[in-house]
Amino acid sequence: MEKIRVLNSGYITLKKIHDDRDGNLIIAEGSKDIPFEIKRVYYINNLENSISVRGLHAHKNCQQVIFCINGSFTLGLDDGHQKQKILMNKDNVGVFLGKMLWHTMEDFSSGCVLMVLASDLYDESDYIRNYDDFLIRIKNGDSSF
Ligand code: T46
Repeated sequence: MEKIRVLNSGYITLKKIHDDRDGNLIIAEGSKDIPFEIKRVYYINNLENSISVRGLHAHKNCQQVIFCINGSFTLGLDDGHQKQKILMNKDNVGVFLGKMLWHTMEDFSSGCVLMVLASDLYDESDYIRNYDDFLIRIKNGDSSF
């Protein structure tokens, strides 16, 4: 696994139980494995267009952990100074998306399923969807780290 160099991010590895029965059981406990109380869970599936790009925003306050629970995709991270691309292909290894971290999801494999655990309820005013606006906020020290 490539070391995560961008600020306000990092891997989160969940316990995976594989016993003598079929399948894996993977556990995420809020405020324990996940560094916040989980207020929202959403998942993204039916990714049929491998050239589509999702994300393309940062959050002012909401913190999240993103998982690829089936298949693979590429996660792009940008803290306003450094950029990094991470291959997401392990069902029990997520990436912490801290505040003010521009992120993209692309190169979806067939059958790819993303799951995201979030610290806050959905609030469109928490999104920064304009990249120039994001860079200005970072320059002005609005990094919330
Ligand atoms: C993120 C990345 C990883 C809601 O109404 N409620 C929700 O909880 C969410 C997540 C989205 N929406 C609406 C807002 C938009 O009208 O669903 C539509 C698509 O959302 P968006 O374009 O932000 O989707 P993605 O895949 O680009 O980003 C999503 C999350 O929205 C975002 O917070 O960090 O996954």
